[in-house]
Amino acid sequence: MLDFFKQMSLVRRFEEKAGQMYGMGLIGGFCHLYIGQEAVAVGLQSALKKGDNIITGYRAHGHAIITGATPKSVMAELTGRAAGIAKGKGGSMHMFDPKAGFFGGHGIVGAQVPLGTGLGFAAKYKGTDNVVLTYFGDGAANQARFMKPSIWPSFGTCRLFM
Ligand SMILES: Cc1ncc(C[n+]2csc(CCOP(=O)(O)OP(=O)(O)O)c2C)c(N)n1
Repeated sequence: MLDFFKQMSLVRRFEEKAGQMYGMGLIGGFCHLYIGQEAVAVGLQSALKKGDNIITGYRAHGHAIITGATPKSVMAELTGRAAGIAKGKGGSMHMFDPKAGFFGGHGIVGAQVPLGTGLGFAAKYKGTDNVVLTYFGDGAANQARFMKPSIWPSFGTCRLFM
């Protein structure tokens, strides 16, 4: 429990600093903070095993840190540096580290839903029991990518949790 608390505090402190730097004009583009959602990333990540993947929308800093990125590499990404988790080319919304099981970071609201489903099918076709967590907000739940009922039957053993 103490470790969970440390991870949550790390994300909170990081985001407070990122918000401060954004206000000072040191971070270009958008900057979507993960403040208030720390327990979601920490709790769910703690239930995953090797080979499980996650994917999310643009509110991605916390997930990057919790899947193993150093705060330094996330801050480097925010400030557009080559040492960033996405080589400084993604910025706040497009953190990306597939080796750590983290498939972004997506600026298009709801884009992560079909992509996450595809990752789930990949795990299924490979015959693994790995799972994929697709995170999205209530805004994304109103997108056709999520809503279209005709694709639901083909989900098979892919289960959808909200
Ligand atoms: C396809 C698409 N439509 C609209 C937008 C503009 N947009 C940016 S954030 C946002 C709201 C998303 O809300 P939610 O998914 O609940 O995420 P939250 O910011 O609340 O975490 C919208 C509509 C977008 N980025 N992509």
